[in-house]
Amino acid sequence: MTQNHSNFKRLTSVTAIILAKKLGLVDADANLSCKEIGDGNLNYVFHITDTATNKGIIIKQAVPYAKVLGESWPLTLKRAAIEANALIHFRSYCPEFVPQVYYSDEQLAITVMEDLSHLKIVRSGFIDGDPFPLLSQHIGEYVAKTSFYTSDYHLEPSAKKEVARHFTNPELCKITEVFIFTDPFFEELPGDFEVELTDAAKTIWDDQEVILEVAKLKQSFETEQEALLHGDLHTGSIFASETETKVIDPEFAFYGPVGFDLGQYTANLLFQAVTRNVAGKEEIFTHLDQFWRSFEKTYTELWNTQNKSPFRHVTGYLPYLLTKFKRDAFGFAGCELIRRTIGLSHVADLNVMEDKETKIAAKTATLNLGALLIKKREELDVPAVIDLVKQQTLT
Ligand code: SR1
Ligand code: MG
Repeated sequence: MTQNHSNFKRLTSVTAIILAKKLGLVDADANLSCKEIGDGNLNYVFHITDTATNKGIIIKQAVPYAKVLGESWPLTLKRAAIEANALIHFRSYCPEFVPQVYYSDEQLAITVMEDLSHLKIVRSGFIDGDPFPLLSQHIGEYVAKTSFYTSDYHLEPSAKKEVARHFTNPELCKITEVFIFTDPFFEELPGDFEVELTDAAKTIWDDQEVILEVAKLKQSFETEQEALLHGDLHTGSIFASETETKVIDPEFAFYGPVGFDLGQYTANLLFQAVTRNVAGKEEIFTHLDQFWRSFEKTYTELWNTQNKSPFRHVTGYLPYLLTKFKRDAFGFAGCELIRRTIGLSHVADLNVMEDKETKIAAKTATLNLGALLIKKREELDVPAVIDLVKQQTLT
């Protein structure tokens, strides 16, 4: 369906400041600075600061196309409203991990929110060697709470379907379906990779077991409505410090399989693992372990105390679900590892590596690891995934 953009106008630094003043979110007489800081693929982000107090706000604006792909890939402005709505939903379940939304305007595709500039984007922090000691415990809790509270185990199934209606997000889901689940798995479809990776890529395209398993994972992404997902939970969607963690950018939010958020975060930890030396790898393995322990512990607590399903006491039901989430997550993580290596949207973790040979070795490892996670997901647990990383990177 085409959208009418007649009321849409791109913000500038000047109009962003005018809006902040009009909303009363900054002092009308203050001396304000405004910088466009968006480094994501899709939107513009303005950071407005009161130069006297250093207090600020963020104004985010979606444009009617994907910023990274240009105007040739039109993209709904509705994603701004979906993002604002998702932030509000998720914050109601875990305020400690989600920024506050002050204002949103659907026509202008604007969301005004809490300034998080005292925190660092986790992907950049990890590349700089920041340890983020509480991050993975927090993200485990965040995924457990958002996925439990938005599921049929907490909401009445009819109420859940009503919420899901507000989060049908076909255009953003299409990006995932194409970029993560389709293009990287067919030689003739668009891709982007170094010529030195051709053989490793061909190995994936020729592996019918991988292709069949990706088809199943794609089907699960398209059809399962287990919980309201963030939908793009990579380390560029998380701000953190030593003590604080905030999850941003849920414009891909939709009702889908819980394993998708778990898998995205897992894969983005693995990008770091493959790029690091032995000691650095151990730090990331600790993150992986803390993430999964925290998710399972929190989900189990919520299941035991807040579950409204008549089946909640049935022996074996919770273990069945936790096993399913993990199996799905490792499969989705495999797809993410492959698409960020040979698909159209790369990650800085790999691309900043300066030595070409080391970079190609790391990217070959992410491709092999991705294929193994996809094919062996039924039989893997966290220690087995760690062993696979060690085998693929020979440490
Ligand atoms: C065209 S958008 C490419 C990627 O950026 C977003 O953050 C999502 O990960 C998407 O797949
Ligand atoms: Mg994003």
